[in-house]
Amino acid sequence: MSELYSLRMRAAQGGAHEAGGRHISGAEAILPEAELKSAALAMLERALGHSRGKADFLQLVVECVTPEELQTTPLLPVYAQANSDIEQGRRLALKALTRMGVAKEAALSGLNMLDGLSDSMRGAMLVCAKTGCRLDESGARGIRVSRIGSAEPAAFADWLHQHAMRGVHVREALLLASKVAAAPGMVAELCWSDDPEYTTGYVAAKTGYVRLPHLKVLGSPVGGRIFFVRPEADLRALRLYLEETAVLVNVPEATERSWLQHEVLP
Ligand code: PML
Ligand code: MG
Repeated sequence: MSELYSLRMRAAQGGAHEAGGRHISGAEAILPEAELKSAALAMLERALGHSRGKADFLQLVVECVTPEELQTTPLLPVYAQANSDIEQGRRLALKALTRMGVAKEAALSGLNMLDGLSDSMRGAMLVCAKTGCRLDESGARGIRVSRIGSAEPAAFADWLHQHAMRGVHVREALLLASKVAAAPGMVAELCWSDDPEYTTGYVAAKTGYVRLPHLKVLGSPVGGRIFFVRPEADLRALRLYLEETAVLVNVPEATERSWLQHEVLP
């Protein structure tokens, strides 16, 4: 395998995030040197023309990833769950989270935390899957999942195309959720986008990634991620894995390619 690089972008308005700037956009990739320039340019363009607003702080970080530090994980099975409005979408999200092992009170607390944000965070909140209490101490920054890529980008693009999943949101979210689901102490994830035009969100765990087309109001710039974790989880190890460990996601074998299923939560 040729040398791989982690490419990370973050953009904010009103200064850097750590100086109080408002989060505009972020992106992650792991890719060979030959693809670095075009990927960096695409991230730059994305940050500068973002629907959340005009960025005045933009950072691109490129780091070499050694083969020894690289881990792999399988792409999660994907389920498409239809829903007609946000109320139904959130009810189904609650149901999915409880099936995935999150206590009902904790799932409700997580839904309320995401719904109650006044603006988006750069990263995710860690919430106890039993009590619903926030566990991380990262405040408005949250835990940013970094260093994620696809092990076979062409096969992954092909897989997405076969399953009619288009666009950067679902592509990146699937990779991220696959890394997150494999984290030590992780129970489940809840997410809806902070991009005003994107209303599809998801609930994910090792058992699968459940897409819900209406999880937030069209036009809302408020979204984010909640990671529900076991009460006894080692938060330091979890944070290290999420932020620092480089993970490549494997696409399913050709024979498994039709595993997308519908209507999983009747
Ligand atoms: C984001 O914008 O960061 C979240 C994207 C969620 C994608 C959900 C999907 O389409 O499956
Ligand atoms: Mg966004």
